[in-house]
Amino acid sequence: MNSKHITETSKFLSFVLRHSPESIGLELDSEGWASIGDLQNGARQQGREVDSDLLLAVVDGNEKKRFSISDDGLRIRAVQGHSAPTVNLQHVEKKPPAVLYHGTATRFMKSILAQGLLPGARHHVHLSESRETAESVGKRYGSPVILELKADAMYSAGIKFYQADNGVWLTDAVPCEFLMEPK
Ligand code: HQG
Repeated sequence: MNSKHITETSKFLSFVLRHSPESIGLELDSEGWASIGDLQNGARQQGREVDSDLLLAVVDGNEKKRFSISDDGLRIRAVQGHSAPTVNLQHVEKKPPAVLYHGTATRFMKSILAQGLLPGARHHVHLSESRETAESVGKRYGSPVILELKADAMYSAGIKFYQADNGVWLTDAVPCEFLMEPK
């Protein structure tokens, strides 16, 4: 089991546990949980062996803590980032810090300044407490822009925030008026 194998399995898990469980005949409940046995069987049918050691290496070794395993050890889920329509994860509502960051790419800015931040295919807009995290998120799509959000003003206006188990902040959308000009 090398790091390349772990990364590749992590990408596979992100795909099936967030976006396309049906691609391996898997069902997610509304909280995003899948049976580990069913996941292993579905993967095996595609010639992919995901044994328990590999699964644990992916879950524990993941730098972003993307996945969690249930207390009874029988189920697994992605903690955020879903687009699968059957999932409606009930994240805990929480008061955000005064400022949150969102990393995006320069080419999206015109549309963002016109429409605010929208969740796209995922269920939420993803935000972070650190500028550095936002920068690495933005870099995935090209030349990055880091947006500062007036999270305290949004919260005072009644907009809800949630924090996933891995610390990622989530909200439904960010209207333009709460976006601060990139510095
Ligand atoms: C952009 C990764 C045009 C938005 C990361 C983003 C994150 C708009 C893209 C997590 C827009 C959606 C999520 C608008 C937003 N017009 N573009 N009005 N509003 N956008 O991948 O936040 O590695 O769904 O800026 O680390 O980039 O997968 O969201 O560029 O935490 O665990 O539309 O995914 O985590 O892209 O990334 P995404 P994201 P993982």
